[in-house]
Amino acid sequence: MSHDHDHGHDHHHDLAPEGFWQQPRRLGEGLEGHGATDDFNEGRAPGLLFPNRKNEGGFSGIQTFAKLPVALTPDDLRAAKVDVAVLGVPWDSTATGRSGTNHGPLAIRACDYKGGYGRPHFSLDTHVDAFEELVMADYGDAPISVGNTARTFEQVRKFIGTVVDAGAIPIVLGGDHSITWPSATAVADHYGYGKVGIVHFDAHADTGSDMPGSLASHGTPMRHLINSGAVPGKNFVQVGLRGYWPEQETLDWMDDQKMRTHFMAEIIRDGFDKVLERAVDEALDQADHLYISLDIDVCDPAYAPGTGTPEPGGITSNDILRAVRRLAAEVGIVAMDVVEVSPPYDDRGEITALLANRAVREAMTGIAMHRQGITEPDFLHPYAIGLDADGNRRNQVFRRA
Ligand SMILES: [Mn+2]
Repeated sequence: MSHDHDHGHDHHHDLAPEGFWQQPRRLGEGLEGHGATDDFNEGRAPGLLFPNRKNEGGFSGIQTFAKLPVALTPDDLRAAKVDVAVLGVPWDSTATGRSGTNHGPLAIRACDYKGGYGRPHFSLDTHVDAFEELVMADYGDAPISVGNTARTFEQVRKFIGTVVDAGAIPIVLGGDHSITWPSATAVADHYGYGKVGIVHFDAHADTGSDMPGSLASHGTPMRHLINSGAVPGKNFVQVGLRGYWPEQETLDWMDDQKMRTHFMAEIIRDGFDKVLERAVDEALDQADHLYISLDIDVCDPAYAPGTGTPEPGGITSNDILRAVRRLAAEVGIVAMDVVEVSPPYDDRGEITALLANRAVREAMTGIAMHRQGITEPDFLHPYAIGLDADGNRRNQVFRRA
């Protein structure tokens, strides 16, 4: 570890690798290993591990996401040809408001009640079963070095990089929103800087320059991604911004970067579906590969109270679930994160964790639809909207003669 007092750096910078605190920088420099190891089962053949019995309910047994089998190493992902890998980043040390998002990944897994792996899981909206269509696994959680942001972010970047490199779509459970910096950087490492676009659902822009006194915070990841070149500003579509932050100077910077931003005011004026159409068009128009970054606080605190910086006046559960599925189906995604779920602040019904869980399931459904070629705008199965196979209304009133 080196630090140079001649440059007058504050002593709290000493733990960072050299250059970490200078912008722009690239993550992923100087880290050995990626933390994706199977320490306890050395020598086993790579592939999926099934930690549950078939008849264990979703609410019981060993809690992987949706009772999915487990993969622990990149070799496991490759051997099983995994399409989608769910993984956690249990990190909350860069939150500015309420903390507790380090408990998010486990809560999002554990709140489920839906039945086990190998049972029908098809979506009533679309009649598509992601669990039938895709090979999916729970990849466990990224290595975290508590109190050491720089080291942790290097580890997260590397850990998620191994998933993308193994050909799987990572679905990342946060964690505070700062983890989108290393996560999206890992995806850009694979597909190329400038080749990845982000549709970013959030009450907040997360384009802060330095808060509070630290470059790495859950209010700054999008600026880091833009400054490093991993994800240029023109590749961003933001949806749901509201409240009292950021200030004009940052909004001007965002415009300079050509970010496409949809404030809550636009959603209220024109309706969510209209704005979603615009966002889908912009996502198709931007980069070659789409990453969804979902801050659960884009939803109103009535739907997502368990979060670090809640902002009243947001979108509904139904809005975000449809939006995620439509983007995954119509545009196609290479990665997604769901962040800012803070279980200590969630209500006793686990509203927020359950919403995050279902957002992941909608992403899975959308990914499966995309694979099947179901990419038409706002596809719904006829049965789901009350029609029979011939397009006639299924339910009718039969009056007595
Ligand atoms: Mn937010």
